Amino acid sequence: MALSSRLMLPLAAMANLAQSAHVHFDLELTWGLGAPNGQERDMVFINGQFPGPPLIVDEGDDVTVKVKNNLPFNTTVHFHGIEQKNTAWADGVPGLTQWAIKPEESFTYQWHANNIYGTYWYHSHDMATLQDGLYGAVRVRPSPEREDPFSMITTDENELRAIKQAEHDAELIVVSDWSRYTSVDYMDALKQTGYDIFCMDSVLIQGKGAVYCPPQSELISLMPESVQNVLQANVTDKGCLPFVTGTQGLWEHHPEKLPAYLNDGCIPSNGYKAVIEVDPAHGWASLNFIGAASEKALVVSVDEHPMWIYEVDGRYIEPQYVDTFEFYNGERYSALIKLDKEPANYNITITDTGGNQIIAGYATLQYAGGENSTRPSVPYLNYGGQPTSPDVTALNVTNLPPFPAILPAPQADDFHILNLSRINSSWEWSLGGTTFLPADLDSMEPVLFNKESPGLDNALKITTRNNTWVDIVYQLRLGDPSVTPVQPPHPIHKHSNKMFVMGAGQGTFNWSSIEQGIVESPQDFFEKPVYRDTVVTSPRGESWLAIRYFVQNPGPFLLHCHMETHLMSGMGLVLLDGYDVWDDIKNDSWLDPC
Ligand SMILES: *[C@@H]1O[C@H](CO)[C@@H](O)[C@H](O)[C@H]1NC(C)=O
Ligand SMILES: *[C@@H]1O[C@H](CO)[C@@H](O)[C@H](O)[C@H]1NC(C)=O
Ligand SMILES: *[C@@H]1O[C@H](CO)[C@@H](O)[C@H](O)[C@H]1NC(C)=O
Ligand SMILES: *[C@@H]1O[C@H](CO)[C@@H](O)[C@H](O)[C@H]1NC(C)=O
Ligand SMILES: *[C@@H]1O[C@H](CO)[C@@H](O)[C@H](O)[C@H]1NC(C)=O
Ligand SMILES: *[C@@H]1O[C@H](CO)[C@@H](O)[C@H](O)[C@H]1NC(C)=O
Ligand SMILES: *[C@@H]1O[C@H](CO)[C@@H](O)[C@H](O)[C@H]1NC(C)=O
Ligand SMILES: *[C@@H]1O[C@H](CO)[C@@H](O)[C@H](O)[C@H]1NC(C)=O
Ligand SMILES: *[C@@H]1O[C@H](CO)[C@@H](O)[C@H](O)[C@H]1NC(C)=O
Ligand SMILES: *[C@@H]1O[C@H](CO)[C@@H](O)[C@H](O)[C@H]1NC(C)=O
Ligand SMILES: [Cu+2]
Repeated sequence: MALSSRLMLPLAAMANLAQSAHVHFDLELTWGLGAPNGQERDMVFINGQFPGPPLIVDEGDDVTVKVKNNLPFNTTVHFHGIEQKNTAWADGVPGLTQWAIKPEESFTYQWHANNIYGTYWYHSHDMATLQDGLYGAVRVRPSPEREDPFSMITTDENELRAIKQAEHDAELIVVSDWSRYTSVDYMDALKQTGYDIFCMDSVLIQGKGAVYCPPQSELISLMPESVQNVLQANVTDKGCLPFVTGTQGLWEHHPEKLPAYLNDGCIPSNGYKAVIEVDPAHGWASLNFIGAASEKALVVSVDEHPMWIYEVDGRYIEPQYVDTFEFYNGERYSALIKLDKEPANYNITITDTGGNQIIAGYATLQYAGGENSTRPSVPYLNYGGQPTSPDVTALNVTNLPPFPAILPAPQADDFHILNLSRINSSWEWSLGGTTFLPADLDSMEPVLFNKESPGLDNALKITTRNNTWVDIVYQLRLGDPSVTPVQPPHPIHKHSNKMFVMGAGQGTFNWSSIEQGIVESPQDFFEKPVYRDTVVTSPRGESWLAIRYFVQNPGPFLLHCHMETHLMSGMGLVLLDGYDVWDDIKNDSWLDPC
């Protein structure tokens, strides 16, 4: 591996790196009993903690992370949203960029925090073990020179100073979901029953939650009407959707093999509740939410506190003033809240959207001096994720203009359409209609080591040339209702650099390029495309979503659904990015060779 030392850099580059530091973290992974929601099970701890410790660095830093695997199974760690420019080998995907880390072994990851800032996270990328708790926050604090969008919130100098301080001291809030079953047992339930299962026990905030078991009649009354129509107005006592014949296609099913307590059989627990302390003397707080859920589609709100959403997937946007936002697996949203309410305890209320389960989780936003208050806070969302009043405003995710403005190239060099669908069973999904990503990446020779890795032969893949723009359209078709009658929203994550969301519409994308689509149906395309690393397909029937990205970092990168069970079933694709220049890949490494 080529070694580049900072001493060998030209002077101009040295000046840019003047403030950069080499920051090192050690992460030790262990397996043991834990009870994040008050009910014990085996799970992953990182340095004895759950979630793992936050990795906080400054823009420009060079970061090394040594992972010691003391788990009883293989693992890898992926840094979600980190570009890995010139460090493709550290992207953490077995079969693509490394061999899995075997039990008792270690692996040291490295990446540059150059030209990136914002909120990210790290998580397991081996099998579905993210669901067992292998995740934690990553934050790259923006350099002081970075232009921020806060003057669009206020022009008051004191307020701006308070906002800047709040941003610097941001609270990193890891939001996830939790099941009593380990990922292996959970996946086994899908295989045994043939069902696409997505029922969980708890929504966790900072790794803490409880199991609520409201009466079934109350759960049913909380179902959104659209869901009631499809599912004959019923949910289990866990708020989960029953397996109504036809809703998952006419594949073979074995309901008798459903493990007890997975989809129904609610056992309540008091559990734990995270407390996030804020000081009203500071004026403002920044809550940076990290979407680490495996299965749940969530909605986030802070009771009585509207939010200025100012950063999405690690990039500033023109701030948007809202009460709630939908929150999918892998996404990050940073919210500024004004601390101008009476000192008290306020719920951070995070619920499922209601499309996938009736369930919620709560944390306490505690004002200094208000800890003894018993006044209940007024929620924006009920337990079923529906607004408590018509005045509640929700974030419009197609209107998140990047700040400062950036635009993709007006024309792309390549164009691909992907048919998203179930194949072979209710629980197996594909990004390409007919082919899976290999589920067992551990036994695959990493593609970065061998361009012709045999594992690639039957894998879904797209080959791109370096320094070109690539368009990808995700197409959901109604097609044969016995195959894919209803699709859940798929949060699709792209490894390495971010993508522009060019447009979205109902029906079929039947143009031969995005450029043609813009001419023929301009209303389906965005003037200020959102720039992010995770995008969500619409669950509303036949529809499409189009993205465009620049190939600038040669290497094998995954494009995949971030529902853990969907990824495990094969809903992914290998982007062989910049394949034409793979022989020239730079492998930056600044580990001391001695
Ligand atoms: C970069 O790393 C890959 C995988 O280890 C290796 O195949 C390739 O030869 C390396 N390239 C350079 C320039 O060191
Ligand atoms: C664990 O990873 C190694 C490669 O590092 C691979 O050879 C082995 O098959 C993997 N084990 C399992 C159970 O997947
Ligand atoms: C709803 O589900 C419960 C079991 O969870 C079942 O007992 C009940 O009959 C169902 N009701 C309807 C209307 O299907
Ligand atoms: C809250 O109650 C505790 C215990 O009674 C007391 O020590 C503390 O001073 C109270 N805090 C405030 C802000 O009143
Ligand atoms: C937060 O929500 C829970 C569940 O609805 C409720 O029991 C609790 O009283 C709320 N806390 C506050 C401070 O409103
Ligand atoms: C959301 O934003 C898009 C793009 O700016 C706009 O076309 C659309 O009308 C907005 N939707 C709502 C419900 O405001
Ligand atoms: C997508 O599905 C349509 C309709 O079944 C088919 O005509 C088309 O060839 C498929 N495209 C790809 C790339 O598989
Ligand atoms: C899907 O099922 C068919 C028929 O059982 C089988 O031939 C095919 O190999 C399966 N495809 C995959 C990708 O598993
Ligand atoms: C293309 O798709 C649109 C929207 O789904 C539809 O109205 C139109 O008829 C389609 N055109 C062709 C040629 O299939
Ligand atoms: C790939 O393209 C990017 C963007 O143009 C460029 O910075 C990079 O040096 C290229 N990489 C190689 C190995 O040619
Ligand atoms: Cu999916």
